[in-house]
Amino acid sequence: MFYQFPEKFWWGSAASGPQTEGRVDGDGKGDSIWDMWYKKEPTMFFNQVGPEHTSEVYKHYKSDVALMKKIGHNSFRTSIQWSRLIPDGVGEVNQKAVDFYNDYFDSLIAQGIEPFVNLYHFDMPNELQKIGGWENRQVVDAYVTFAKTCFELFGAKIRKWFTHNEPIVPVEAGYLYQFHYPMLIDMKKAVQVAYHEALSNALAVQAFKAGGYQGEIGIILNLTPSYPRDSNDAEDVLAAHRADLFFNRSFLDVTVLGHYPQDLIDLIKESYCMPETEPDDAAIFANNTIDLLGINYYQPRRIKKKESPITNPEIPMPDHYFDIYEMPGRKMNPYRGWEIYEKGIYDLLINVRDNYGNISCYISENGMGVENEERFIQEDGSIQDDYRIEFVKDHLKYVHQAIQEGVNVKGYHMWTCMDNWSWCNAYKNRYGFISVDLDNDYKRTIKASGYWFADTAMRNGFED
Ligand code: BGP
Repeated sequence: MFYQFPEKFWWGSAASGPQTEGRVDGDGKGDSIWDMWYKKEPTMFFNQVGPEHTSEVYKHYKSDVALMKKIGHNSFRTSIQWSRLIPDGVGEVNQKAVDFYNDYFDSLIAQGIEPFVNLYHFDMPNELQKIGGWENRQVVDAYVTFAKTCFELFGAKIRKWFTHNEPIVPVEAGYLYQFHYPMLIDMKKAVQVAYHEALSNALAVQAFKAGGYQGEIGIILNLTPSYPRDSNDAEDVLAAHRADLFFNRSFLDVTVLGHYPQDLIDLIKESYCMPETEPDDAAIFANNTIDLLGINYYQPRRIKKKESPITNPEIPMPDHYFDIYEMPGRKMNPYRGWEIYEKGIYDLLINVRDNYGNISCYISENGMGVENEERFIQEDGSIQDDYRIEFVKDHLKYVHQAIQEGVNVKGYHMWTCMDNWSWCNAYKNRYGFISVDLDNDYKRTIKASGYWFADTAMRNGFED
């Protein structure tokens, strides 16, 4: 069967500034928390590979854009690094960054690739982390100034803006489960961070509309559909609902509907973790919802009722309300340790259609990180990543079905264009359509999946 996608479907990929650009002497970039953390604790990073080079896109963006064209992109998302544009987080703008982003975006546009621009991808300027980062409401103001600066500088050429990528990640990684800086376990602070990120989204949307800029503004959320172990067991169902509240609806409701779910507020109250707020905030949320929702989908979250003992009842944690369920026979990506469940993408999209006003949306990330891909290298130097082609096809079929059923889904972006630096995992798992050889001057080579994607984009669909 041929899976035909609608006209003008967005085919492309996503990346971020901190994971791709790298730094060069004299580029004027300030430190983000990643630069600072690597200097302090390099052993936290796989093979001690840090953010200083990443994939050297800062040097190679012109030829990289030509490769994107070659693999069929009509759109591409990256992020503006706050610490590159405004090295101290507030204050002076770095002209070299302005020139770089202008030229990068112009190069994309010249190739017929629409740049989608995100403003925050886990990369707090270190100067602002010193005053607490998202814990501090002053940082919300600083972010809004940064966002306005970006609209002003690049608004004439950018038509798709995103305020945040996966805002739940700084919350869970930095303040609950210790996999990103500042590595705390503190649910009260976690809630405050989440609240301030959501507020910064609403205020940036407000500034965008007030400025009369063209195009749309949205947010990118990593949604993890929450499935109960046994859908006939009321306690499993309640536990799954609560996990959904904490990890999906904490951002989905407030950004799309303009308010928090009452049962999430009740859980936060019960945990004594209510954030500090100001009286006008509710109206700011209600009046500044997004135009466009980016959905990152990697894995489902399978849940059962709380069966394991709570080891530290005095330290509130979301998982006091549920346990993770390891479903027997689940299909896994063994490298990343994430379940592969293709139908999850469809369930998410149907939920957005039915419960979120069928808001305009797209798949902003989906992908498969694999270790030691050199195993699959061919004589011509390209990687034969058939598993990635299968992965994309199997997800796209469900996206196709969702479109048939009326979901307003406008595109599919793969994570990622070329292998890039995955935070503490550095270059362990490779995700790209294009490989990057770190030992050979960062040489780029298109993988089999890149050629497959080019063909799919050209035909606006694929045969299977
Ligand atoms: C998403 C992030 C990306 C990217 C990707 C792959 O959560 O938006 O920045 O890194 O996941 O995950 P990882 O890098 O953890 O393997």
